[in-house]
Order: sequence, then structure tokens, then C-alpha cells
Amino acid sequence: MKKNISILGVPMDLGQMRRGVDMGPSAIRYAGVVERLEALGYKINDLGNIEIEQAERVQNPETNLRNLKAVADGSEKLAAGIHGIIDNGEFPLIFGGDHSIALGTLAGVAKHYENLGVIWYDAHGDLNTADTSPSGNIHGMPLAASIGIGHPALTGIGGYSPKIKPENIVIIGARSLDEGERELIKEKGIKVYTMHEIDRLGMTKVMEESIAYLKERNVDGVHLSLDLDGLDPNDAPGVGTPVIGGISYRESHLAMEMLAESDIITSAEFVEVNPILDEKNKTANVAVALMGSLFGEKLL
Ligand code: 6HN
Ligand code: MN
Ligand code: MN
Ligand code: MN
Repeated sequence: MKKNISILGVPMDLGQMRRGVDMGPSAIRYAGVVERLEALGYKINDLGNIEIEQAERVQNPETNLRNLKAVADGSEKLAAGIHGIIDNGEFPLIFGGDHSIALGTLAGVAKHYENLGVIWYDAHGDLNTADTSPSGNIHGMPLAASIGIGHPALTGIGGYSPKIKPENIVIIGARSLDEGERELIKEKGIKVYTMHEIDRLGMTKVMEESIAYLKERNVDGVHLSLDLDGLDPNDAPGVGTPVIGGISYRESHLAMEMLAESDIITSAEFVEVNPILDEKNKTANVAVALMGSLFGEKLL
């Protein structure tokens, strides 16, 4: 009936500058994810963590593509791990780590689909390149790289490019977009539900439309890339780049429940959980609660 779930942690903190997000996978496990999903009847295969270079040992902090080689190497390993999971017929559930890991997740996942869709749940667009980035942080670039835009060391992960079509992306929760990202969104016609649309339409409509949009695109799989900073910092304080005025815990629950009902999600990652910045593991607990809903937990 249900697919087995394989978990892979990616203790990556090289895509940005705040330490601690490498402990995200541990924090999520500590919050009880395996027990929570097992209670729903899934068989869970926790494959442990991908090996990532330790930040202190990385010697090449290129200014506008910080830690490029180490980030790319980690993503290659992650992509390879994901191939194994999908080849085994299991559902890949990935824990970050900063959002640069999506480079590897999408490289691994997209190879197995003809027409993959992506839901990018995030305060940010992650559509920068070295030229447009205000920070040089690669966690602000994975979505651009995945549509084939950016440095070849990022776009070429997994040995092919692009991974996804811009028209197969839905961004939900955006409220902090850089100038170059706005231009790219317009140029490529990427579907975005900013906080304005979420306020105006309500989360029910936003999710109904998002799901319908991806179905109309005839996607044969949908990857959920959930950045915890998509949520409001009151509900998810343990993130490196918080932006006020975000999606609430309740709205996020509803979004996950609607995804569960739609049965379109074929892989997922939960990223940017930073236990050093968190309040008593609150953000990891929120992440696990959202996973519960995504995998079909019901109140009654
Ligand atoms: N994230 N747009 C900013 C930058 O530095 O490019 C912030 C990126 C945040 C990325 O949260 O995954
Ligand atoms: Mn494969
Ligand atoms: Mn992000
Ligand atoms: Mn973000």
C-alpha cells in the first residue's frame, strides 16, 4: 500500500555562513521523526548522514560562490545516495542542512522522472547566481542552478542540466526576493505565491491552485523542498535567515494535509533547521509535525 521511506541526513552548513545548521539532521531525528512515521504504518529505513566536509577544514571560500567545491562535492554524494533510494523503490526523505543540498536532491531525484514538478516552500526564491547574489551564499542559488542557470559546477551536478523546467515550479511563501530573482521569475514565468497571495486567497486556495497547476503540467512526480524559514519565525525560530511575516504553523499543517490528500508528492526535503539558533528544538519539532501531516497523519 504505502511506500517504504528512506531517510538521508545532510549535515551541510557550507552554503551559508551561520554555524549549526549542520546539526539539523540530528535535531530532526531527536524530535522523533522515525517513531512518528512508523506510527502511521510506514517502514522507515534511516540510512544515516552523507559525509560533508567540516567547515573549519574548507580552505577555498570563494567570495561570490562561497565553498563552491565542498558544496558541489556534498551534492554529488547526496545525488548518488538518492539514486540508491529510488532504485530500491523507496520514498526519499532528506534532512538538511542548508538549502544548498537541494542541488544534490534534485540532481538525484529528477533523473528518475520525465517531467518532475517542484514545490518550493520558502521565504526566499533561492534563484540567485554568483552575479545576482548579495551574499555569495550558495543556499540562495539551488533553484536557479536546477533550471540550468549559474556556475557550471552547480548546474552540472549529477552530470546533466537542467533538472527541472521553470514552468514546473511553484514557490510558496516568498517574501524576500532579490532584484535578480524577481527578474528571473518574470523572465521564466515561474509560478509564485508570495505572502500577499497567501493572505489574500488563504492557504486552502493556494494549495488547491498549486496542486491543480502541477497536474495540468502533467508532472510524473513532485518534489517538496520545504525550507523552515518559509514559516513565520515565531513558529520556526531556528533558521539562519528568518523573515518576519511568514506562513503560520496552522497554515503549514493545512498545506501538508492537502498535499497528503492529493497524493502527488514523490520525494521531500526539510532544510535550514539550525538547533543553535532554535528555542528548545522547536523548529525541528515543527518539521516533524509537518512530516506527520505530509505522510497522512489525521486528528480523527
Ligand atoms: N535560503 N536571497 C538571499 C541570498 O543570500 O541569496 C537569502 C537566501 C536564503 C536562502 O534560505 O535557503
Ligand atoms: Mn538511478
Ligand atoms: Mn531556501
Ligand atoms: Mn529561505
